[in-house]
Amino acid sequence: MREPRRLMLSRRDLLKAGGLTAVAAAGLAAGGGPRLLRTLVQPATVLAADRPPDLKLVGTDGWISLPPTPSVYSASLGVTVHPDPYAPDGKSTYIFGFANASGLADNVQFNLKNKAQHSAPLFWAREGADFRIQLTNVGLAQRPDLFDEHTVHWHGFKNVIPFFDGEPTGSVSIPQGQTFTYVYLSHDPGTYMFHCHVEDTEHVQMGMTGIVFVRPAQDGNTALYPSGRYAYNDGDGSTGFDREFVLFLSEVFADSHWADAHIQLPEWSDYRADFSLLNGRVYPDTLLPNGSVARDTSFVVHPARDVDWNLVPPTPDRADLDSQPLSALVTANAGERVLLRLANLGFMEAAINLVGLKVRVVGRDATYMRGRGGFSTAYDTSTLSFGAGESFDAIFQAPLFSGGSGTSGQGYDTYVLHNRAYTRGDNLVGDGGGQRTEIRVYPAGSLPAQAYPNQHPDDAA
Ligand SMILES: [Cu+2]
Repeated sequence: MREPRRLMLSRRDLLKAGGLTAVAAAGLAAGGGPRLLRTLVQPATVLAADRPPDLKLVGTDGWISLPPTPSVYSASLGVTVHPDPYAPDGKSTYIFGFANASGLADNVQFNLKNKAQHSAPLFWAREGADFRIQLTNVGLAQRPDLFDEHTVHWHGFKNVIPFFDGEPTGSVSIPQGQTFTYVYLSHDPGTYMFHCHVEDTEHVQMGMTGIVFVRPAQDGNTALYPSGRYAYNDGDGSTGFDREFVLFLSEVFADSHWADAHIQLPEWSDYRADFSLLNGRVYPDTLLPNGSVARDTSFVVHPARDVDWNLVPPTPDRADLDSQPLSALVTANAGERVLLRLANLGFMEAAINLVGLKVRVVGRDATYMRGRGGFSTAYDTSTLSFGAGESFDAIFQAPLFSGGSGTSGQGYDTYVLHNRAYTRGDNLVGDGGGQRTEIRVYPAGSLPAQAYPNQHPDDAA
């Protein structure tokens, strides 16, 4: 106890003696002064600027729907942890998560308590843009005894200052009832992910995770590729695409979700991926349309909600999926180029396999595949192997239409995209329940131009 106290006193003495001024003066004399001062004042200056955030998020809790069978028994907790008997309305699983509060007044967004979605709201920024996210911690409906803070950590963002990094031991985190605005100047195009970094083993597993991507400055140049849409500033059109789909990999360890709902602690060394998810859903729910999304060019708009503040479910008969709004179905016309933006914030390695298709990996971890000498390091593969926290930008050209798959006359060819591990591609529930989706290829000219990422042919108008 004695040593720290003496240290504190000596620091106070230093300040009393004008030590800070002396340090600043020394910095100025060394030519580093203005830079030092600018670093110190930047957050306050930025926050003082009168401009609304681009995206308003709340951190809270909620419930999602996963297949009820088979049930999951936890040996360490000594109970059946899935499906959770506390779950409302045909749902199964307790989550922590984010919800999109854009367009809501600051006091109104507290109605989104218990309305978290999984995965988190998708958003994107353009290279060079000043992008701002306002995060409000509205608390946990199921656990009023917890006072957990939340943050937004933009995973892999290269130029963030610690103030906006969201890593809570080195910077600020947001207590319940409080609001904070994160500011990003996006320099590097590519696909990233974001998550809450508070007690992150728990908050990431519980669902505070999603995808964010940065569009390149080259966008709009129709001379290199007709659509004018690119993954990177390639200079030659090689990353041009007609459609883009985000596919976010996450996992549910049923013990931890049950334990958080029931005021218990899970045994983390028992970790299992009981469920492996794509965009917060499991197959065949991955094929269903989007739930509430903005019907313009951005998801970063207040999404439609009903009178109880629930999101609109993907189809009327699946009200249980209202908190899992993002479709994972990939669709294209024959001959079109499709960009897949994939990221993994599960805790396990994953090998995502495209059956009968090859993709060209043009970016990894938001880094364009080009070597120092300018040569391309892009490569073709049918299997993408991820560690946790890694991302891929991969492009394929939709093959020629071959007459529709099977005998059902659906009007499209079907290719499967799945986790190559059998136990995770279907979660051991036979024909349903895993990290799996489809790529559907239609005859040329069938689908209209894509209006927003992950657009589904059956999305509500
Ligand atoms: Cu959190």
